[in-house]
Amino acid sequence: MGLITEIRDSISRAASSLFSAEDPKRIGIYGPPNAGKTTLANRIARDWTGDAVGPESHIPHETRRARRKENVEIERDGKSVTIDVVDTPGVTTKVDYTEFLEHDMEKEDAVRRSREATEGVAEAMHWLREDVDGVLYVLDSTEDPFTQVNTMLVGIIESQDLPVLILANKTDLPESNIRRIENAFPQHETIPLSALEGDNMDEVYDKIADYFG
Ligand SMILES: Nc1nc2c(ncn2[C@@H]2O[C@H](COP(=O)(O)OP(=O)(O)O)[C@@H](O)[C@H]2O)c(=O)[nH]1
Ligand SMILES: [Mg+2]
Repeated sequence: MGLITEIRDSISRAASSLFSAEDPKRIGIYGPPNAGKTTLANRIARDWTGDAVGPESHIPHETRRARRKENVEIERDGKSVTIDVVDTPGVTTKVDYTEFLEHDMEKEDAVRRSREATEGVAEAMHWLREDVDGVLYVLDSTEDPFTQVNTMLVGIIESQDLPVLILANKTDLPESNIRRIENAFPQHETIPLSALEGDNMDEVYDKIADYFG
């Protein structure tokens, strides 16, 4: 074998072992608006890297484009999983600019925001088909989980054979009902948490390592 061939082969072996061992999993955070996706993405990013992904907001559709925090290394029992946390806009059947007007916005700004939100939803759906290795599906456990959007999205996730964890968020609120979510998606594991208060995050990280590591 010539020297050039030998060098080329050893470089390509080194490169492929580097990439196959360390390639981070891309974990998408999906769910309806206001479920607490950005709050969760920020908590994961802060717990493991020290900085946040984006702003949390009581205004629906504040996350209008997907946001990504790369190379978040989560350590569990001496093993580490590296993930890219992708915070997506909430998926809904209706993005209406009048929703934004309710939040004291000028009409022009409201129309622009609703257009961006619609594009953001399309982008998030595209990523679900092409670009994520696993899904954290976040629900507000004070709300009814039996909605068209949840059924449709979880159905798409299943049809892509993506590993998914259902996160029942906002357990700090008195109206929180975890059982209702477990009943809606009995085929998946449901983990209760409060992303805001940081309750039960240890179990969330254990399961992330289990499912996506
Ligand atoms: N009580 C409570 N509120 C939460 C929790 N997680 C998020 N929120 C609130 O719910 C609202 C929407 O949160 P955000 O993360 O922006 O939701 P997103 O639209 O899914 O990204 C904000 O006012 C958050 O402070 C939680 O665990 N408990
Ligand atoms: Mg958000």
